[in-house]
Amino acid sequence: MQDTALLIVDVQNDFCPDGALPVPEGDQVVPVLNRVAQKVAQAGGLVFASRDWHPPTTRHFAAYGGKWPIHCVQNTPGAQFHPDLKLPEGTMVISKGTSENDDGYSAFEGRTEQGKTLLEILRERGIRRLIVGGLATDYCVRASALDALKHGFEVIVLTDAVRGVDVQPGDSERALQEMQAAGATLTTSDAL
Ligand code: VGL
Ligand code: ZN
Repeated sequence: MQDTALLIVDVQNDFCPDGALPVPEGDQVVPVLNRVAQKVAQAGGLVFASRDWHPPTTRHFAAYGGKWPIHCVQNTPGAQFHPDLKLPEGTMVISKGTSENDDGYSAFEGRTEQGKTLLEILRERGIRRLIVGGLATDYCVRASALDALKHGFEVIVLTDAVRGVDVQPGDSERALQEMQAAGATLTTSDAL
């Protein structure tokens, strides 16, 4: 597992039921990702947790010309990770969507508190394989997985650890097929 990392995408309150941009069943990824994160960490793999981390006014929000209700505003309760999400010690948090001018869907657009990009850390650590789960299948999971493939990583998407927004019915299913067509492996967490 030294060459493998887990990327937990945006498991934040606003994307869970009762949140500002609820993903249906979004909270159901939590126990699955807790198990996978523990397994990966125990085997010596790195764990990353990305978070949508928007300024209060951004063109990402419908109020300012974008597509979405206001969600995951920096330092608000809605932007916190789900309270039951158990991130192993040493988990690296990647904040994304921090600009007022872009959506920031991909974790590869984000940075750690120290200002490093996900790509820099993956390369420094010699990671070759990325396991991906989280929210939402049809936006940030999709964008992050496709970017990882573009950068030459092996990508495994955990179908039982993702849920989608489905603005249009079938968006999540199409996103999974797109990731697979681009080279990702789709599997369930028990097959890891
Ligand atoms: C996301 C919509 C808006 C995501 C973020 O995390 O998938 N979706 N902002
Ligand atoms: Zn967002």
